[in-house]
Amino acid sequence: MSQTIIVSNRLPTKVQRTADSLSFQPSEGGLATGLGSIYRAEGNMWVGWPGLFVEDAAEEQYVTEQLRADSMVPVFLTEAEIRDYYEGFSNSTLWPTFHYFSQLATYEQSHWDAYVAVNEKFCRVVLEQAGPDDTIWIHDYQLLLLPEMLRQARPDCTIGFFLHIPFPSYELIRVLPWRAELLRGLLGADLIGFHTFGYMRHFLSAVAQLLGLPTQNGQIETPTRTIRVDAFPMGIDYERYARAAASSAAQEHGQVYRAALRDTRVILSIDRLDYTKGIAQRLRAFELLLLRYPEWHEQVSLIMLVVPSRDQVAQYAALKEEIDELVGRINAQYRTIGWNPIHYFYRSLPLEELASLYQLAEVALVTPMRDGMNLVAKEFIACKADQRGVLILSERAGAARELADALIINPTDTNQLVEAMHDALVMPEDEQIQRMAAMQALVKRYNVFAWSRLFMNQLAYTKMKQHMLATA
Ligand code: GDG
Repeated sequence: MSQTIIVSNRLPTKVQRTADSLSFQPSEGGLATGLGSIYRAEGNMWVGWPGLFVEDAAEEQYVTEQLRADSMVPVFLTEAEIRDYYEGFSNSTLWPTFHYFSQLATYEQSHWDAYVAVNEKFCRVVLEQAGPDDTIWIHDYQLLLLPEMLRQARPDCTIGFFLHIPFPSYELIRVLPWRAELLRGLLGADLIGFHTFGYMRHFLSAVAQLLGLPTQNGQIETPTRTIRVDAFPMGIDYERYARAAASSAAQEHGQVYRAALRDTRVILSIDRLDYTKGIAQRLRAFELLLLRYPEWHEQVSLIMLVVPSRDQVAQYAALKEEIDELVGRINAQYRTIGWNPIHYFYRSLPLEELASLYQLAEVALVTPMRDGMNLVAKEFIACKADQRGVLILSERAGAARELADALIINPTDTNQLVEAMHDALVMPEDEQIQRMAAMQALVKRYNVFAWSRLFMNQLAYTKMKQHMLATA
C-alpha cells in the first residue's frame, strides 16, 4: 500500500529540554491542524526537525521512539546547521528576498553550502521511509531543493510542494546567486502550489526566463516530465476558532478585558515579530490617527500582540527596539490616567485568550508589507459570532485576493491607513454585518481541510495524467 509522507522544516510537535526531562508539545499551528488527519492515518508520517539539539545517541533514540509513536520521524540538526541553513540561508537570504526586502538579504557561500547539506539530510531521512510509489508532500522555503533530490532517487514517487510565502517577481529572484539551482530543485515536484495566482505567475515567469523552459496553462514542460503549477489559498480550521471564541474561558477573559477597558473601542493587531508584517508602519499610522482625529482620544485603544520570533537574527532584534521605542513615545505623548492608547504585549497567548481578543476587537489591523497569505485575518473573521467588526487588510497579503469585503489598503500609504481606521470605527452596523457575513461564508467553506484535500486530489490527478501520457 502506498503511503503519504509530509515533510517540513519543523515537526508539528516541539521537543523541549526541561530541568530533568524532555517535554513534547504538540504545535497549535494551522498547518499541523490541516495536515493532522493525513499524517496520522495508517502508515503515513511527518518528517521534520523536532526543535531540539540532542546530546547523545541514547537521547536521539528516545526522541525518535517517542515521536514515532505519533507518526513523526525526526531529522536531527546541529547548532551549526540551524545557524547556517535556517537562520542563515532560509531566514537571511530567502525570506527577505521572497518578501521584497532584498536590501536585507545576505549572500553567504557557507549558508548556501549548509542549505544544500541540510536538504540532503532531509532527503536521506525521507528515503529511509519512502517506498517507490509513495506520495511526498514537501512544505516551504527551507526545502526548495528537496523535490529534485528525491526525484533523482525515486523517479516514480508522487511529489508535491507548497510554498507558504510569496513567490516574488523575476526581478527579485534573479538577484540570488543560486537562482537556477533553487528553481531546478523545485522542478523535481509533480505539483507546485502557491497561495495565489500572482505568486504562481511569478514562478512560471522565473522558470521561463531563467531556465528557458516552456510554460503554458499552468504547466512546465521539461524534457522528461510535465509539471503542474496551481494556486491553493490556505484556510484555517474555522470551527476551532469559532468554538474557542464561544468557550467559557474566552468569555471570562473577554469580560475581564472589557471591564478594564471600560467602553474604549478596540483596534487589534497580532503578528509574529517580523519586518514583513508592517508593525512599525502601523504604529506610525495609529499615531497619526490620534493627531488627526483628537475625538478618538480616550475613545480608542490599540491592542498589539507581537509574538517573539527569530530573535537570533540581527534585523529582528533591531525591529523589536524600534517597536518598543515607538510604543513608548506614543503612549508617553497621549496617555491619560484612565486611558492607554496602546496595550502592547510581546509574548504568545493561549488560544482562548487569542480568541477573546479577536472577539473583543471592533477593528483588526492586518497590514503586512508582504505576506504569503496571513491567517490572522481569517481567524478574526471566524471569531466574530455577532458579525460585527471590520477587517483592515493590506493589498499585499495573499488573503486580500479572497477577502474583498475587507477595507483593502496599501500599507505604505499612511494617510489611507489612517482614513481606513477612522472609517472602520464609524462604519454603520448593517454594513459591518454585510461585509463580515460574506467573508465568513468564504472562510468557513475554504477552510484548511478543503485546502489540503484540494492539493492532495490535484496531486493524485497530476500523477495519473502523467502516467496516462507515458503509457499512451
Ligand atoms: C507563514 C506565512 C501564511 C499569533 N500569535 C499567537 C498565535 N498566533 C498564530 C496566529 C496564526 C499564526 O500564529 C500566524 O500565521 P500567519 O499566517 O499570520 O503568519 P506566519 O507565521 O508568517 O506564517 C503566512 C502562513 O505561513 C500559512 O501558509 O499565511 O503568510 O508568512 O495562526 O493565530 N497563536 C497563539 N497565541 C499567540 O499569541 N496560540
